[in-house]
Amino acid sequence: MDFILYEVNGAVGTITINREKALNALNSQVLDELNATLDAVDLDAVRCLILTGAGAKSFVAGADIGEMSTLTKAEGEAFGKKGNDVFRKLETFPIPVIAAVNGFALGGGCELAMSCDIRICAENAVFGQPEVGLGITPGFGGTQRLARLVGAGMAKQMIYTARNIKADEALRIGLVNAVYPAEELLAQAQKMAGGIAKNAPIAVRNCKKAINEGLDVDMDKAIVIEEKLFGDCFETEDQKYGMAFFLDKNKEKVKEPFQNK
Ligand code: DAK
Repeated sequence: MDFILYEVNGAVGTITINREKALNALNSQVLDELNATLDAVDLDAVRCLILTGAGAKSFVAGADIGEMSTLTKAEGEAFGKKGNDVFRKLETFPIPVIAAVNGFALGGGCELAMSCDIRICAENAVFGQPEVGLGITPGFGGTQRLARLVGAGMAKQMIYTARNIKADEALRIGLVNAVYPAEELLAQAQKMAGGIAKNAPIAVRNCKKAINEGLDVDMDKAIVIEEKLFGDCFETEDQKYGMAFFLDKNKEKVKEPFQNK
């Protein structure tokens, strides 16, 4: 791998896009390597992922404008498919993914962060969809995910004006869940991921599926999806243990880690 670092710390995996010279811009190779990294995550051992960018300046400054500038229509379509496939893989990845946004998250970078389950950012983070200034529309799901996250009115304003917003505004409109001093960002991401990793993995996965799939359908269908995934947790070792532990009156007992079974 030239442009992706992957490190596992306990039950938390951290993927770092490592193309600092180009502010971690996404070219085809970065997208291929990110795809391969996700395929290689050991889902028996890892229960939460963190996605971040290398260096202090940028999460991802967008799709690689140099590479895109010479694409034919067919190549543009293939590049778009490559990006959309990997972003969708991330969005539907069985375990939660936290984007730790450490600087610029522009265009494809903002879209990448929005494909993650949760976004937290550093005080220097900048978000935006500058595509219309380049003569294109957001192409990695930006028109869809931004509207779902912050509402159609705010998404339209950001996309039509191509104006970047800073961390405090991203927090105010709900694009990120929390803002931290840059030097604390990864530790905070690790802390949140560690907290998620301690909970029953099958239940956490089913929550992700229920929220994602439920948001795509009407409420009657969504409730059926939830019922199915709720029922699916029963008879698992973790459900039996989690409930038995609660009911056990011996307060001296220490809770064992969940088994993912
Ligand atoms: N692509 C390629 N290189 C980039 C880049 C990018 N997006 N962003 C930065 N770089 C490179 C710069 O060219 C520069 O390289 P050198 O000149 O050193 O070789 C290096 O990173 C440092 O950048 P700057 O010198 O510009 O640094 P500054 O601090 O002055 O400015 C900046 C930082 C982030 C404000 C600025 O670099 C900038 O505005 N970057 C471009 C941001 C942007 O417009 N991003 C959106 C790209 S459009 C599609 C699907 C999706 C997409 C497209 C198609 N299909 C479905 C087909 C997505 C599109 C986008 O993401």
